[in-house]
Amino acid sequence: MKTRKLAAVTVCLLVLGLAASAAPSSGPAQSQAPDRLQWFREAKFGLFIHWGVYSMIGREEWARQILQIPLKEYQYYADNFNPTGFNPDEWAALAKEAGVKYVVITSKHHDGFAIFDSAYTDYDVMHAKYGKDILGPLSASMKKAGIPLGFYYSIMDWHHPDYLPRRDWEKDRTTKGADFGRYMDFATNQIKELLTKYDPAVMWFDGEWEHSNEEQRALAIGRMLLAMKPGLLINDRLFKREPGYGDFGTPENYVPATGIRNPDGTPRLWEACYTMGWNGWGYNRYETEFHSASQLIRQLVEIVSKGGNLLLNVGPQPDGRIQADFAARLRRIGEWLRTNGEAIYGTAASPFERLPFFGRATVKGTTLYIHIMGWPQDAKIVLPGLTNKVKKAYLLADRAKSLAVRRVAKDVVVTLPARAADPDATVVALELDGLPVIEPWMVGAGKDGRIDLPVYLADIQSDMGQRAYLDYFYRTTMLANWQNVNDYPEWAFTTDKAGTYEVRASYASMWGGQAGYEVEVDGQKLAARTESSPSVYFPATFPVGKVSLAAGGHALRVKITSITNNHAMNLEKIVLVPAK
Ligand code: H79
Repeated sequence: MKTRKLAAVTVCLLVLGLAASAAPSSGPAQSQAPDRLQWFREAKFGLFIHWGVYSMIGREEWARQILQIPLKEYQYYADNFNPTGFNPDEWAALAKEAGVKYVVITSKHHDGFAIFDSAYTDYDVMHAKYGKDILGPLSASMKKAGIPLGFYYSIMDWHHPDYLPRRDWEKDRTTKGADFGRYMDFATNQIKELLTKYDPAVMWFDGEWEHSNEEQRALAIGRMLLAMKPGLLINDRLFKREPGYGDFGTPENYVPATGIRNPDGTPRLWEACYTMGWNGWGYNRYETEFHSASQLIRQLVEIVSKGGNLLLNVGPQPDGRIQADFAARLRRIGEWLRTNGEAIYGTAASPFERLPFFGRATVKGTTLYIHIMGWPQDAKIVLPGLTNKVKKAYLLADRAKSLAVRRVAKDVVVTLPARAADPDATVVALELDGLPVIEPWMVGAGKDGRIDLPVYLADIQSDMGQRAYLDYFYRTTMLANWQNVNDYPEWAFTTDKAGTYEVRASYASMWGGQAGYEVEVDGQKLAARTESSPSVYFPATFPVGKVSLAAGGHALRVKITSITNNHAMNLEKIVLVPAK
């Protein structure tokens, strides 16, 4: 165990590209430029493409498993894959229009079918009806467009006779004579082949959870890849997502509430991959509801403000075309980026721990960008603890017009136009006198002793399958779309003296729905059920119970204990009122 970790750490350094600066090491690290990760760090927005023979079935990329399709029957799709509408130049043009800075496509998903010309198997696109390579022409088109292309590669392989284990429902395939080591020889050959034939910028591994790092030869493969291409980036899943391993972390369908750090505390490069819809990554002909473009733009802002990249997924149709729902969203994001891209590309995470309005910050050198999602009714924003002098402030949508800025004690107040330039996110640029220096600001009691905890001050915690997001309801911001019981808001705040507080929750309940929820602070738990509010759009305030708090720092969470009507509630805020 110990030696394994040590060995892994060595390669981890190589893969992280730290070796060049951290140790006078030999091997692949020597040829690595220290800024190997730079382009990826600056890219911020990539396009994920899940496409393969499963697209023909139209029930996402896990179709073979979900529908328990015997391999013999699945062969029909492998034989008949014929995407006559595949036009790599069109994909590249759409990627450009969307403003993505890289693309990652499934070279081989869990079903084992290679959409490239593989010398090591007949289970590839050359042996399908289409009979032509996909990744070659796609690489050429992306190269022409100047967009780095990466390859997803699934280690799990439901087709290869040497891959074990079989699916538990798969009774028609023997495991006799199967040899996982031989499978890894095959996989290694294919991975090498992808590099030599197509020269990808990123290798994005997945399907790694059925075997150990040793069995999957993670370290050897990592070393081999970097020796072949020192500039290559490798995701953390080759190393079973262990913290700090690989070039970047890969949160799947959730945003880590406060970004990701390495075990040593340094910020970690990460990329959240996200589906546009709810049910999977490959084409789903039954899915008709998707995140709105507005939500996706805000998701991009959210992720970038936390130091990550967004890898936004599309699942093209079996004929090779990208459905209008996806294309339209990508184009709208691209349109937003043409005005506001300066506040996304090449920026770093927000220097503020939190902002007292529904907005997020990014920063590039001495320019601070404030992305405002819910337009304040009083057309003002307060930037708490910003000590810098602001030389100039303006909207990226209207650079010629300066905005009034004044200092109020420790804060900077910016006066905005009456209306948002873009209701999805309007960006204010602030040119500072130097790098931003922010004094920490903590949520505390107002003059009357009340403590207001609006959702925009919370960290939204989640795991895979995050559904809840902040949304602006014309006059107020609420945590909406709260469908996943694992999503919860968490606030940090301080009290300057001990006392008892009445806890009140302001929310809009779902039509007719009664959800169970729990307010938890300093180990005290108050259980409640949602009561009827005027509508799902208008919150009302309800008593929850009492808590007693010592002086000092506190963490308060609201968790869902049951959902009766699909969504739990739209939560506006928690209020703590000193008890009489
Ligand atoms: O490639 C995409 C997914 O196919 C893959 N990773 C992303 C990038 C992935 N592998 N596993 N998972 C995601 C999570 C597993 C989900 C499952 Fe299920 C739950 C598999 C079986 C039950 C969801 C429901 C998928 C199929 C049925």
